[in-house]
Amino acid sequence: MGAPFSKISEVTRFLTRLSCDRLILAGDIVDGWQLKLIDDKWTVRQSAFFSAIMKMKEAFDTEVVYVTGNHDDFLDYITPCQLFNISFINEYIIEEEGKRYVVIHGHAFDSVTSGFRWISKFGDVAYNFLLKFNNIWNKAREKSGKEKYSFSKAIKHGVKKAVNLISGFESDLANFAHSKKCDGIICGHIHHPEDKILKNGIRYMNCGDWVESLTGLVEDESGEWRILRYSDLVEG
Ligand SMILES: [Mn+2]
Repeated sequence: MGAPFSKISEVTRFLTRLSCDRLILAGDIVDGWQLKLIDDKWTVRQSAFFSAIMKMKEAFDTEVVYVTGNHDDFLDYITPCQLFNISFINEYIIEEEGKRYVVIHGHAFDSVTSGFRWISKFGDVAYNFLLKFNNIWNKAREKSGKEKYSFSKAIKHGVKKAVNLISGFESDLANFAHSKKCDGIICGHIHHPEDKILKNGIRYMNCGDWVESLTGLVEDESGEWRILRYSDLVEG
């Protein structure tokens, strides 16, 4: 919320199609940096997102956990706490079906965002600029009957790959999960949905984002985890 290219209507629709015992929001839900930068107004769509969560709580008695990220780090002043019957926390442990998973946003293991916050902020401005440029570019491509191109996705994938190489993001996360005696780690932050096994047999799951990938992670009754796409649930 607050980021100019977030797919807020899509995530709201996604949530209204789901029923779950527990909903974990893995950080960067409210973009405090963008809200500060562009002085965005609280819109009807943003209210609809929160009311979808509240309806879920009422209808299914869903437990809601909000794990803070780097864009909503203004919440770090108050975490851990309970507000509106939602737990705000930096790190959350899931224990289900004999498995332990630690949920964090992941920014603490990204040396670019945790070590050099101003570089990251610059990256954020650049990212939004690229998305804007990509929209204009695609309008022109559409007119000439060409397929849409995700410029920012290509660049971001490249940049994040570099970040991975430099900081060993995933391997640090695996070490962290291991130190927490967990079987796996669940995070977000790098905008790339993933489900794979890392060293020490640690399962690494990334929920992706609601800017481009439009994905979430779901655990079914038997404890099986998978990536669920907006297109699977809403259009499929
Ligand atoms: Mn983040």
